[in-house]
Amino acid sequence: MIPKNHPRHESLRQRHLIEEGVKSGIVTPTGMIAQGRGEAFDYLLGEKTAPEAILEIEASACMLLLAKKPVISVNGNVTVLCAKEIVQLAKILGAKIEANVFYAPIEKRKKVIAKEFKKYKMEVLYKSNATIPNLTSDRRNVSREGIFSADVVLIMLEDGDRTEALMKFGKKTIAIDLNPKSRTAQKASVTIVDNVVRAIPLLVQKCIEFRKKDEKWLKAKLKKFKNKIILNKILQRIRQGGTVK
Ligand code: PTJ
Repeated sequence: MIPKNHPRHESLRQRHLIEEGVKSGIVTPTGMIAQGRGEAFDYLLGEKTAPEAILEIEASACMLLLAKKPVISVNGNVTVLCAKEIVQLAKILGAKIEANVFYAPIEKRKKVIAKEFKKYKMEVLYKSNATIPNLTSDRRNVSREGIFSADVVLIMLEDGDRTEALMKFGKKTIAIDLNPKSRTAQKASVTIVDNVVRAIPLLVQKCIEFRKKDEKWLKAKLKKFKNKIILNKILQRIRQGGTVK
């Protein structure tokens, strides 16, 4: 019998949420593959937040608190894994949340995602009336008052070319991705290599802590952060099975 506080219970809980999400139409069946990819990386990190991820989360909190129009982009997996915590983050930041998914049926799934967030009394943008340039997938279709006009976009659980297109379009991006080598992780302004279920509550905590700081402090802290260097450190940690000092 696995003890209650064992990480296995946590991964089984996440699997269950993803499976139920597929049944309710929030998660695409491919979301189960994404979950498996994430789990593999999480094992290698010892299923806990690495010290490098704390630095990444702190830099992200600074960037989000400095943003004029932060937007949190949500897909199927993220919705079932941590909608409640995402709502907390959005409220602290005064950020908009927008549904943006890769797999069909796009419009239907975005609507179901928005409905799920209604359980937490949060309106989510899901109608698209603008386009991100230099992007061919359906992810290019966004809301004008959301991702299209954001200055900082938080992207979770996505290995694709949207981050690069958003950066070319002048946005700053924050990615949460357990794979430091994914296209999204490699291209983002700040990459948090951690499980969303751990990273979002920590980001909420850091935003609460840092919102007392002034702009100068936030800018100075963000300036010190070097994404590529930290990404390489966490990659080294993964290669050594989570044990690097
Ligand atoms: O809802 P949709 O249609 O947008 O589809 C969502 C998926 C997740 C299928 C899609 O956006 C996707 O891009 O999936 P990928 O290509 O498998 O990329 C997902 C990335 O997230 C991979 O690099 C995984 O390692 C990582 N990942 C998986 N689970 C977690 C995670 N990162 C953080 N926390 C997790 N729980």
